[in-house]
Amino acid sequence: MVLIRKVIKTFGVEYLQILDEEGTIDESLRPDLTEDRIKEIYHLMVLARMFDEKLFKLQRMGKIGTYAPIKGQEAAQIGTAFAISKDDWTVPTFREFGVYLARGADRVKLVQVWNGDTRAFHGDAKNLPVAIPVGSQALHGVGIAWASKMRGENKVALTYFGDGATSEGDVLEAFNFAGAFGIPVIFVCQDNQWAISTPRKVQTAAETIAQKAIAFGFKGLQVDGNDVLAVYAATKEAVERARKGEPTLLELLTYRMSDHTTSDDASKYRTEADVHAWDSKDPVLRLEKFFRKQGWWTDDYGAWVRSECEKEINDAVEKGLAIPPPPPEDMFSHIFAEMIPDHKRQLEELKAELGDAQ
Ligand SMILES: Cc1ncc(C[n+]2csc(CCOP(=O)(O)OP(=O)(O)O)c2C)c(N)n1
Ligand SMILES: [Mg+2]
Repeated sequence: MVLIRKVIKTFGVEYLQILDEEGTIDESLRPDLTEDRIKEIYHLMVLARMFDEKLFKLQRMGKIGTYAPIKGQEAAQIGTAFAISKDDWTVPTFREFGVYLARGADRVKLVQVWNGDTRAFHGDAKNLPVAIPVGSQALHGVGIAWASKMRGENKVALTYFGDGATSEGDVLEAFNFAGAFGIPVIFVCQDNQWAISTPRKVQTAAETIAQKAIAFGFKGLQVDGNDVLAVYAATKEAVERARKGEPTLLELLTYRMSDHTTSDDASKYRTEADVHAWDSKDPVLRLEKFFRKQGWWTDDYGAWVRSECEKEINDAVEKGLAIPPPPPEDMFSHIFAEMIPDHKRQLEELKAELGDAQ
């Protein structure tokens, strides 16, 4: 018998950055976007940054419920959502406030939702409500994209999750199904270095998350997730592949600059220095540096964008917080198409308890 030992296949993982930390562009990689379109992206990123700050403060004032901040992840969220068409799908988690903004979701309804009133999610046909169970929505994204493929609609689904979610079986099952069945799905992993208090380096022994796609037979790409032009370009390419029935895993390297949620205190498990190390990579600042280099920036323009965003936010907050909360029994209304006996019994108990308070 002849023993053979040889390399039968080697793999590599690409990394994409188009704008460096100084806002200098690699012209050879510049995506096909006009000045106006890039300014639209910038406007959305500033809106996301300011809205995020506002919601955080509203929670601290006791005016809204738990909120998961997106500070630092604006490029990852706006850049991906901006690269798909309005008929495509997004399947977000609890940390995708910026995705909803970029998808044009009604701002008043967003405040209503983050105030705990999920009725405001109903009727949005292309953007799913937030998924709280970590990783579950990767399967939903695959299912939606599969249905779209079977119907011959040619739509793609972007399903979002974090670095922590890649340790969930659901995500790996979703990868396998997507690869095996040629599903037009894009897996968007915002690798923000933390899963609550678990750092990325102990989440997986794999050097990159992108490489996990290789095992399932499709492309995985690591992208500077704080560079909105790279995120946009990588998503556009992924959309082209998806329309041909090839999934993609995008690992967007970024950093969660704030607490996990308003119920968390990140200073208990990471230092100020850890966080500040990412200050110079800030996605909003980076775009401003790019604008200066392009000669697109004036202080008046910057002030105008901020004041427009402020008006939009204040208007949404005022109207959203004024909406009366749903009746308590609404919590039973949208779990199953038909109410199960256990829920019927609980509903009766709730009504009896509330009595005249209703
Ligand atoms: C199935 C499941 N397990 C645990 C939790 C509690 N939990 C909420 S968020 C989170 C960490 C998620 O980390 P990552 O996937 O990196 O997303 P990020 O919060 O960083 O956006 C955990 C463990 C949950 N919601 N669902
Ligand atoms: Mg994370």
